[in-house]
Amino acid sequence: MVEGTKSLVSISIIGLPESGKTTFLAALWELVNERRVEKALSIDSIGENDHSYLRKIVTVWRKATEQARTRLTGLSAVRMNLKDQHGNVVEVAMPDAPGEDFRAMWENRELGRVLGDSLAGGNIMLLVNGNKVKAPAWVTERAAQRKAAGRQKAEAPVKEWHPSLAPTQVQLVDLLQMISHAPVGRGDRRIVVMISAWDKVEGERLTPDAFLTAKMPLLAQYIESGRDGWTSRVYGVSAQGGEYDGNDDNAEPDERRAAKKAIKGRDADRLREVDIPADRIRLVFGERESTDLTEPLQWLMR
Ligand SMILES: Nc1nc2c(ncn2[C@@H]2O[C@H](COP(=O)(O)OP(=O)(O)OP(=O)(O)O)[C@@H](O)[C@H]2O)c(=O)[nH]1
Ligand SMILES: [Mg+2]
Repeated sequence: MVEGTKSLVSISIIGLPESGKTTFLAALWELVNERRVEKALSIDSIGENDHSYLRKIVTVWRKATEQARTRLTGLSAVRMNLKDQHGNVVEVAMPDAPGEDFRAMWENRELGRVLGDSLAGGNIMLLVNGNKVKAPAWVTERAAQRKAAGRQKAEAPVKEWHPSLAPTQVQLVDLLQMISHAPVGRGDRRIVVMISAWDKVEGERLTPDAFLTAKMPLLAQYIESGRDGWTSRVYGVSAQGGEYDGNDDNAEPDERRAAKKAIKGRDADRLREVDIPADRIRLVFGERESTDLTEPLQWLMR
């Protein structure tokens, strides 16, 4: 028997639709169960926890197939008993919520009780898909592009504003502000910003920190300003290591799917050939790179 303490920690994993939440959790489950790969935390025991959801998503992950969109069925249970090198055991609860629920918080000012409870107190892991950031458009840039292309300004009909048109960073800052104050939650928490699909953006040769500052300055400055008491770290994560094959559950127009399939297939084949599947995972922090997804988790447990 190892000597040590046992505690329960809740970490809220949040992010808009398709930000990489389910993929991250699947890769994490693969990693903590893989004895051949070094990491800060590993699985201690199954305990009373129901792992059926984790088993389902990890099977999809191993086949190098995309996860199906998480549906509007409340939170899927994710609980793991993890131990560190000193034998301390922590039960980590990180329920997987549909990104649609976070979108509804921004667009409709709606929040269900179950999700609300899970956001109230614990530390936060915010997933942002680096490949899908809807950046704000500068009027001056648009004008310069038109000039370069020799186009006239088109008289477009005025489009009515809708919350869904807001840039990604505006939506995320609002989400973080909501959970930092009553009645939803509280301030003074730790936050890890995980920029997912890092394999798609690393070509820009930025550190995750610099990427956040360059692509989402409002979000970076909001966290940095300390107004709501965030203590933060920024990581880049490639939880798949590259592009996985499409998932037939995710309805997409046929032509788009066919075009993407050709490129994706090659990447997915290469990933399936990696001997130890957990070695597909890549985590970047500053200039440092590893496969250890449990390191940010450990930081969030303090
Ligand atoms: N290239 C690449 N794509 C990734 C990676 N991780 C996730 N993705 C892609 O990002 C998309 C969204 O991933 P999910 O994990 O389903 O995202 P989610 O946040 O759970 O989405 P919802 O369930 O809709 O809230 C999928 O197309 C993934 O294949 C990665 O490491 N690399
Ligand atoms: Mg999901």
